[in-house]
Amino acid sequence: MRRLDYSLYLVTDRALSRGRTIGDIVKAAVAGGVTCVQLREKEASTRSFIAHARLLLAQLQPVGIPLIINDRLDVALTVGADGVHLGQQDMEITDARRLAPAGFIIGISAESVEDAVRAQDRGADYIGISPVYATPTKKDTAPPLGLKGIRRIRAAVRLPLVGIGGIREDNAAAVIAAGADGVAVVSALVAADCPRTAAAALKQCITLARQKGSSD
Ligand code: TZP
Ligand code: MG
Repeated sequence: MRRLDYSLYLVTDRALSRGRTIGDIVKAAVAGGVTCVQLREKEASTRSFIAHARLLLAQLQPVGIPLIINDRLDVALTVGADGVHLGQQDMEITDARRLAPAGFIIGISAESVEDAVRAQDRGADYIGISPVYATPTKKDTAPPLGLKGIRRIRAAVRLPLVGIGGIREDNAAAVIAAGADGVAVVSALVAADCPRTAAAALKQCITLARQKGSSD
């Protein structure tokens, strides 16, 4: 199983980008320490989703940062992205796995311990714990799982865990301390005045929380 560095995982959102291009935000955030990028396009047509994905892949491949596509396996396979991220209502992992090449990453959003265990049993590569905290960025979330939810999922599965939802500089360390391998953020980077500085600050919190965890 291919294992990515999920420590600081940027999820894009065009509507929150304050007029800046996704490419510019990603470039700055990667310079600040982002380790993985997910292209999330809720409004785009299939054709423009593919065009955006191709552009982003061309930007990320030379710098060795993986690109994951939200929801759409067809888009991910078409452009040759590193993986896809699927929600509980999206394609089943086992179906996606049948269509995907070897080494392709499949991430699953888990809204409960049961979701996480099922995702692991069916061959997911990582789990997004969704949401950790309440967030205005996504309207249709399950109730927040909180740090307690992260601890319970950590105890139940061995897959890499990425917390998402309401994570910022002031709570990222707690998410790592509770057992997540990384944090996924939208607004804390995409809507930041300076995505590079914001990424560097988040990365610092994550690195320190990791070091503390391994010395405890
Ligand atoms: N999935 C669960 S919460 C969420 C997604 C895409 C949005 C997280 O956005 P933010 O701005 O980091 O709270
Ligand atoms: Mg989805």
